[in-house]
Amino acid sequence: MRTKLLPATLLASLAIGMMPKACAQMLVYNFNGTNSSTASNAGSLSGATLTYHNASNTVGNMYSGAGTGVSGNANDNALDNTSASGMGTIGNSMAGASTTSRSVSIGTLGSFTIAGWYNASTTPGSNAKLFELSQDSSHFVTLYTESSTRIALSINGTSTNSFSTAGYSGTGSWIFFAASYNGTSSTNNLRFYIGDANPTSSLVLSGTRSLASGEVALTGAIGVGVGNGYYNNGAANRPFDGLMDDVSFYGAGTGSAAGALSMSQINDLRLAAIPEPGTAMLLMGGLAFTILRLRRRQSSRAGTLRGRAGIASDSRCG
Ligand SMILES: [Ca+2]
Ligand SMILES: [Ca+2]
Repeated sequence: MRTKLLPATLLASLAIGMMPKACAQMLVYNFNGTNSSTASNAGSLSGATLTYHNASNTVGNMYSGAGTGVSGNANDNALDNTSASGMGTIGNSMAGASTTSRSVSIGTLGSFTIAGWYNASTTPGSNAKLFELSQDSSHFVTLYTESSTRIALSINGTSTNSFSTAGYSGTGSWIFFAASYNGTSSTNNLRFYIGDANPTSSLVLSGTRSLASGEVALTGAIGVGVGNGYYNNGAANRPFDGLMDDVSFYGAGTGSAAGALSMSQINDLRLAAIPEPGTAMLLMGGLAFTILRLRRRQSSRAGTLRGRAGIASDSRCG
């Protein structure tokens, strides 16, 4: 059989076109500041420092205090958005952490993952925004608590929700949430997850959905919001009423599905935020501890965790 040879220049351009842009840990907010109105981004994107506005629309301290973060460790704080008078359209205030302008460059995303934790003061729902990237009214990504038992993802106004899962409705305890989206596919390309802060419990897949929004063009200047929408777009009036912590965003460029993290990668994010079993558990339940260590060792084969703050190296999201 003879194979037609393509000109070398065409081959070279095809190779460049097919080369997947690596997955990057673009945004990571650990919310471990103290008595400050800002939170810096530990991810790769610049210009993504968040500033806190409370329910009175006044810049102020965003932190809940030492030991109130997901891990319960003394130096672990959280974003305190409890000044919101209620969830989403009920709260209807601008309480939330946001960039003060559209100051972030992202580009076109082939795929992405949003992950984080919330600890609700009031029952979630009423379209309270957990996370938002905003370019303009037709270019945005929003993850929100659609009802008391569902979260949902909107891309440019087209939304799809998770399965109805009772765990999302909890108040007063830490709930892990994540959504992974693969824009290089149009079917079964959006997955929602829920978990808790118990290291021995499993991450739960709360829906495999189809959202045919394609790759996400965020090629202009982008505003970021956590616990509400982007502050300056006039629609940042759907606060999440409660605490939030360890919110992260992973993305990969055009043609790449690597930004849609796998279930085990997402579970690694969950485990990285919560405490190791204590000495008491080691003494009282040595077997369980050993099993847990083995599980963690296995799951970390996908890549190496960098520290205990939910920060992962870029290579592990590919
Ligand atoms: Ca924290
Ligand atoms: Ca409140």
